[in-house]
Amino acid sequence: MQEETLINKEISEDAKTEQVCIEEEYELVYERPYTLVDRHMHYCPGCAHSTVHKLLMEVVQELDIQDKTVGVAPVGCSVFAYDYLDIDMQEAAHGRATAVATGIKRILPHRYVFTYQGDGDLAAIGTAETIHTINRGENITIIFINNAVYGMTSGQMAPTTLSGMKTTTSPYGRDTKTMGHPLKIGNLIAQLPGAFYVTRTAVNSPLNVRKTKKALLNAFKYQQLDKGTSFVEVVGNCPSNWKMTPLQTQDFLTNEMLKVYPLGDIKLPAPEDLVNLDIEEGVV
Ligand SMILES: Cc1ncc(C[n+]2csc(CCOP(=O)(O)OP(=O)(O)O)c2C)c(N)n1
Ligand code: SF4
Ligand SMILES: [Mg+2]
Repeated sequence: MQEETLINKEISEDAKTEQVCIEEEYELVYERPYTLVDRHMHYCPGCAHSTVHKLLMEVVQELDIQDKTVGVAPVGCSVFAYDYLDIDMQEAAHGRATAVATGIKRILPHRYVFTYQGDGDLAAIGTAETIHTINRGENITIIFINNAVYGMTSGQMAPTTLSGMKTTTSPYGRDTKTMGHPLKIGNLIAQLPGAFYVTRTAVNSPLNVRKTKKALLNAFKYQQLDKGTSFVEVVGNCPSNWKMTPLQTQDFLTNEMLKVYPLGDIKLPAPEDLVNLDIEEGVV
């Protein structure tokens, strides 16, 4: 009995030594942002939504604006964003997010207000709200996840669906003659005087993940200037409805999606508007 206790003691001393080694050898390089609720997300494996949620909440944490931020969730796969983002959230009817965000920002002008919307939500049913909100130059940030399909409702064609792309409502591929062309909503709204910052990013590589985070940081900081609307398009993926593995979607995204939706800034603020604002350099 005495011998057993002695062995246990030795093991526990060893474990302690090992623990000290681990603490000394490794540096903590990543932690879940405290602004992201610690729970399982319902997104399919490999879906861009979860990565963008994480980046968004890292931005809110780094800017220290958790109690000053209000998000508007869409209808679409990210309809439950309010379950994951630990900030004030409001749900909007399909397509109406930017109209709801307009009301919130006007009543609470010192809050950081953003919408988070898919392509069906923002570029189909919500086209009018999107254009008019940006044309008014509402001082909000719009985050647009373009995955080229209506993900939540099982992969119908969206305005952003690529030419020739098969979806449940274009089973032979999108025929642009009868179904229209892929809508480059980022380029369209960049023409509006109320658009202050328009950029297109992706989260398909570590480099692009970092660029997306910088774009989101800038888009939030620009609300301090009250000069217009910031719009961050993230070219996403939808493994389930593209009927591909997550890895296959990365190839499709790189080889097909980015040809039609090239990454980069579409409209940048004038340098004189950014005097005294500490912005993130090297976004694209
Ligand atoms: C007024 C209204 N019309 C249609 C629907 C059905 N609906 C729910 S989600 C959705 C499309 C979602 O696609 P998207 O916005 O691209 O988001 P994703 O799921 O791809 O992220 C549609 C048409 C609805 N909920 N409400
Ligand atoms: S259906 Fe598509 S967009 Fe929706 S969670 Fe799954 S992969 Fe993501
Ligand atoms: Mg979509």
